Amino acid sequence: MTSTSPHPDSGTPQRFPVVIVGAGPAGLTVGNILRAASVDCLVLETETRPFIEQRPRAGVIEEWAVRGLQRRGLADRLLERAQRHTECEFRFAGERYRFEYAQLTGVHHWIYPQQLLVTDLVREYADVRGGAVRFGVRDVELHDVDTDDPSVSYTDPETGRREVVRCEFVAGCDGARGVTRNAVPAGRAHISRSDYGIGWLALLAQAPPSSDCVLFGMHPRGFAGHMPRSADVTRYYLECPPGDDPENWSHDRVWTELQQRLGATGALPLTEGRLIEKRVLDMHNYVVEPMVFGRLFLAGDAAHLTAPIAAKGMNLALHDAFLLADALIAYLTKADTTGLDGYSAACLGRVWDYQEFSHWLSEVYHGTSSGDPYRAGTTLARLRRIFGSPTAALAFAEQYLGKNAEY
Ligand code: RFL
Repeated sequence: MTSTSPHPDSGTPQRFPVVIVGAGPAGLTVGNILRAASVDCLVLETETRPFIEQRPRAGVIEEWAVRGLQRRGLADRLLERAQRHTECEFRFAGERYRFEYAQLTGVHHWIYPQQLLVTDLVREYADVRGGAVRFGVRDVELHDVDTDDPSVSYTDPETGRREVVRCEFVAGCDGARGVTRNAVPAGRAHISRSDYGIGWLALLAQAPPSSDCVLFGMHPRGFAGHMPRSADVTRYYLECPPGDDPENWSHDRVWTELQQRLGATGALPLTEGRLIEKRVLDMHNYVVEPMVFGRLFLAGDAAHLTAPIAAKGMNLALHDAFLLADALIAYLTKADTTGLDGYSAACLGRVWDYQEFSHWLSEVYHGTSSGDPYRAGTTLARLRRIFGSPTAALAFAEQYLGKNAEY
């Protein structure tokens, strides 16, 4: 929400050059890079620190993104603990097809649960680089972001008082359900949306991975995915109707469907375990263009959502964060406006490329179960092309890894 004339209950407003709304991968990365350049900033987060340090979501991080974190001193623990993945496996028509993407491209994926990355980034920001952060804030509002004197107000969870922070810039990093996107008036940005019309039951199982790599099962009963997360936790996905109730999915039903949809000649049965997370995600995307309104710069899921079909959302959040932090530093320390002027266009190149890939891959995952024999036929053709043509395989691998250097 945006409005003018905030009234602090606590007297003098606070002042920071940059206010970052949201302590997810995007916001914390921006904060860390700013602090390393001695630019002061304040992170505002609605949840508590223990909550964000335990919230499981992503796991697949692209190699360029890890290199970007590493260059900024933010990947030490990740590089100690993350798993390196070089292959994935497609299972369809009862057979297994290994896809050795690192051998084709020299590039690999890292597997590192998002909550561990967030834990590392909070620790570095707040405990090492001395960054300011307020957890548990309520009713965040942006004011005057289309002027040179923007501010952000919020309710302090301990005192219940309304606080105001004056700033030069607001980084809107508050994810898909945040408030900063709504501060852009209709007519000042265009929001493109696309809805796949399908749901995924996203599961976390207290069970070791059943393969050394990611598995994609294309089955007439629906898509199924297997994503190793750690030695004893595995993420699984099951295609389901959008809006389905997770309670419709008992332990037995989940494992029966997973065993069926991921079953293939020569494959061992999956190792079953207790389901520790079970939620239905409706698969949809949006993109806000431009990602800027006045002094408000959107980053990550606040600016664009990619359904987790191609495991791209956190990678895009990190890409935005690198560009935004560098641009803010250039402006605040050298009055160089180039980065800020080009920020939205520089982010959107990668965003649209990943959106397109996500659409393409969605058809591969869901065509077989669509009930439409035409779509099932073209899905199979796409899969056979990847495994029959080295050129098609390389093109697929590059998109899967986000390897295009020209974004
Ligand atoms: P986040 O992580 O949602 O962080 C936003 C933060 O803002 C807070 N917040 C507010 N703070 C202040 N004021 C407000 N009004 C606020 N409203 C919200 C929130 O509490 C939160 O702490 O956004 P960010 O930083 O843009 O990061 C985006 C990623 O989290 C997201 O794209 C990924 O999780 C997507 N995703 C994946 N991405 C990948 O790159 N690789 C993957 O393997 C992958 N797997 C996934 C995923 C997302 C999933 N779900 C749950 C949608 C798997 C799943 C199941």
